[in-house]
Amino acid sequence: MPASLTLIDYWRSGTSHRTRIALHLKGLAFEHRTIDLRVGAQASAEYTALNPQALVPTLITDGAVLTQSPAILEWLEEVYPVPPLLPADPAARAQVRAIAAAVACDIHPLGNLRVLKYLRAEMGQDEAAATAFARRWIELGFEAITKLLVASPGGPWAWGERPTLADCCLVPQLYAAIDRHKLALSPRLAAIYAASETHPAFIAAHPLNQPDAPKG
Ligand SMILES: N[C@@H](CCC(=O)N[C@@H](CS)C(=O)NCC(=O)O)C(=O)O
Repeated sequence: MPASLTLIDYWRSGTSHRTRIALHLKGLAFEHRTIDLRVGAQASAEYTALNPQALVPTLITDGAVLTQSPAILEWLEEVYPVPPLLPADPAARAQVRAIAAAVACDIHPLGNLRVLKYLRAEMGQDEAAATAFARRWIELGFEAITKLLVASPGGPWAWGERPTLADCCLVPQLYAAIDRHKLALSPRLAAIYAASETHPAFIAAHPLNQPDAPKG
């Protein structure tokens, strides 16, 4: 079992947020290093030596540098299986992973900083168009996820009474939708977000509770 964990992240990044949630749900202590995406620190030679994609997060363990938050979440689940972030039944596991992937593969990438920057700088789109683009994929994705959740055993979490990988990915995207885009959530998604607001691991992982978040 690794003796040390160092997370490199940015307070407002959704992929960092989902990784922090999983670390806290597993009750793991970790060293925290932050880099400022607003000033392009992700492109520094020092950081890209660790994460060649110039994206956060990166998790450093004894002997390995892990990138890509879905891979990091799966690694955490394999190495620290208790408490589990996946249900026991294989079909349910696939359904939970599908909800996580609907966020991680189909919503989040289209609203990422570099994508929106490209729309503005290279495709000549103004701020309103770039924002509408990001919102479009959040709204479409949430509509589909709300339908996927009909197969769930119920709340308060995406898949029953305990948080899973689905919630690790969903809650940061819900936060971005509320905070940045002022979007209204379906009752089921709003209930998941409400559950996260009183759970210690989700509170500890919240963007505004990070050392690099703006104060006051
Ligand atoms: N698939 C990657 C995506 C990582 C990612 O897009 N991170 C964003 C922050 S949420 C980032 O570093 N953006 C920097 C940029 O766009 O330059 C993962 O899940 O780790």
